[in-house]
Amino acid sequence: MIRNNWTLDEIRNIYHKPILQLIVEAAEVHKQYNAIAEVQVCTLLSVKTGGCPEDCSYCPQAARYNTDVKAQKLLSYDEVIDNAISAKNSGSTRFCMGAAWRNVKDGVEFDRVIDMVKGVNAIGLEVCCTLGMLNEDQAARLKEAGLYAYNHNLDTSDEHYDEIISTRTYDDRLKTLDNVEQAGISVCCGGIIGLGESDEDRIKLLYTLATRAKHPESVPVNALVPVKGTPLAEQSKVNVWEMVRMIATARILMPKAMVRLSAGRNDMNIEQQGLCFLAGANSIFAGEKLLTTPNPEVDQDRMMFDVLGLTPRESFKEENMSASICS
Ligand code: SAM
Ligand code: DTB
Ligand code: SF4
Repeated sequence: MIRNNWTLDEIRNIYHKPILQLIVEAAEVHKQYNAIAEVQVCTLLSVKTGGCPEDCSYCPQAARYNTDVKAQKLLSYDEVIDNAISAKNSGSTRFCMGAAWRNVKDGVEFDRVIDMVKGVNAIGLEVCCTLGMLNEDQAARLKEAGLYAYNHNLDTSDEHYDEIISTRTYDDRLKTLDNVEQAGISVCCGGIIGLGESDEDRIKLLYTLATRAKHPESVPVNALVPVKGTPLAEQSKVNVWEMVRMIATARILMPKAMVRLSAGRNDMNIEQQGLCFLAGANSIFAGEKLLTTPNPEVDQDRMMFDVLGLTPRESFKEENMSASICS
């Protein structure tokens, strides 16, 4: 049964279970709702890099921090399509375009993104964007162009948010999520662990996600990649059990969501990632770069799929399944 009425106490009890018990329970939920050997392979492309006016203290793309990221203006339509074709050829079924924008502004750049969405959709990939805040009209235009999903993370709890970002509010983020949902676009929303937050902050983030009227279809769980020059550069790396605990709790609360093992894989071996899949993660980002930081090589991931007996998930699986049930 899918529940949207979880209480904070229930979530606390799940989150704090002894880790092996938590993994077993999450694995049972995962097995009941999903094909446990299937992992979706997605590709990220930074279509506009750096120079962002926001002050997200984890982010190498914020203009105000002195990081090694070189700002790059919006890529051309052709560059993006070439990347999408390579992503498809290397086995990805979802292609996510990220822009270091605070929010989308109407004009020639957004028009170009709309064309990119159409082009990537035509290749047969699930097309996703993460472009910052959106208004209702912009969400409707993206939907019209064929956008499948929109990524917009809440990152942490409402209470901890001000410690991490001062240039926008939690409510701004929630408003964009509502605009995306209203437009009929699939919602991708998750967070980052390792920002100096408490267990209670992680529990509250999960509570916010799992008590939405409709769960996000996709929940990325990122481990902070500490980047030189950002305020969180010296933050200690999260330990794998924290990642497993977060993934397992997300899986139990939101049984059908795609739980994405996102940033942080570059520091994890196959055994550690295997634990994350056992605990309910069923997607990765592939390719040697996330947006600006390193990620495992495609060949390394192929080997991991072999060792763990995983198979890549087809694209548009939800739609294909409902279409075959209806026909
Ligand atoms: N500018 C848009 C926004 O903030 O929504 C889209 C791009 S932004 C880079 C996408 C997400 O990447 C952020 O919401 C954050 O969760 C994640 N992210 C950014 N830097 C990260 C880091 N150093 N480690 C882990 N995740 C990070
Ligand atoms: C998400 O939650 N993680 C991805 C994707 N959504 C856009 C981004 C991770 C970015 C990590 C830092 C970087 O590479 O710049
Ligand atoms: Fe800008 Fe997004 Fe980075 Fe924040 S996370 S600084 S909004 S690119």
